[in-house]
Amino acid sequence: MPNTVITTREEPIATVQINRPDVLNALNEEVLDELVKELTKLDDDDAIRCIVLTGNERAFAAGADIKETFVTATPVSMLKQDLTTRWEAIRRIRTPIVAAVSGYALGGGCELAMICDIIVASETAQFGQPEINLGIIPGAGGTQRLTRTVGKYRANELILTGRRVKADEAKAIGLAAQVYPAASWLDDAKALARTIAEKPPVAARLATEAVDLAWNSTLDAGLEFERKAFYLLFATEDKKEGVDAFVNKRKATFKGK
Ligand code: DAK
Repeated sequence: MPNTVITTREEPIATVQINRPDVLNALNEEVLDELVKELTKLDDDDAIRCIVLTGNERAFAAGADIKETFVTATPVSMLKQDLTTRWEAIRRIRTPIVAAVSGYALGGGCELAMICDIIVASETAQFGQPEINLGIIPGAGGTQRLTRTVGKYRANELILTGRRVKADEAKAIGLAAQVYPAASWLDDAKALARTIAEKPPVAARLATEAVDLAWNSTLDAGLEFERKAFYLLFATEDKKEGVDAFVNKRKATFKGK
């Protein structure tokens, strides 16, 4: 059996690829387990400073595996499985994650991309929350994260119709940060990851944590966290290095300390 998740290290970045091409990278338990395992391992590895999460040209992920997961599921079976644990574990990864989306990012696939810190899209990307067509609603954060990203009225339009959004529209509504050519999307996403990997990693982690708080807390609590994180960074060697490099007109080299 081929691995359902393939990790490629190109220090200081790593690429984690969902690999179930026959079912458009539908997310089953095995994929989610593997994703948690691989991402956690990379998050613990100081040599890796940015992660690219991706699928293949045809699909980032077409959502939960409908055939494996939803045909026999009952409320009780889903409650017992504690489905959110793996998604929460992915959300808690602090190494910046770039979701590189080509093809379909639907349902749980779109929700997985939205857990990441940055979404970039190939020209071929299509995002959507089509759960309504199955008689259900998004269940891994779609109603919340999509709404916080694109606003109530557009979120409702997308969630109630199941309409798919192409790359340019995804960028226009703030879902995708960049749209890359179909011929180079993954290389372009890796180049972005390398740029991020050159930055001071402790500052990068605290920055994404602070940005996440803008979603999850009040303005006051977010500002408080930001202020403390800002002060904390003055204790790092990387802050000394960054400021010294600026003053002495040289390129900074950050150590993550
Ligand atoms: N699950 C299982 N198999 C899938 C799949 C999926 N989501 N999407 C595609 N496939 C399979 C197809 O069945 C087909 O398999 P074979 O028939 O060849 O065996 C193969 O992939 C190729 O698909 P198509 O032949 O359909 O390809 P097309 O290009 O014609 O269409 C499509 C592509 C993406 C438009 C279409 O496949 C499609 O509509 N797929 C379903 C998309 C969808 O509805 N996704 C949302 C699923 S619900 C939660 C966590 C997660 C979730 C909920 C809760 N908790 C933590 C509580 C997530 C929910 C969802 O994602």
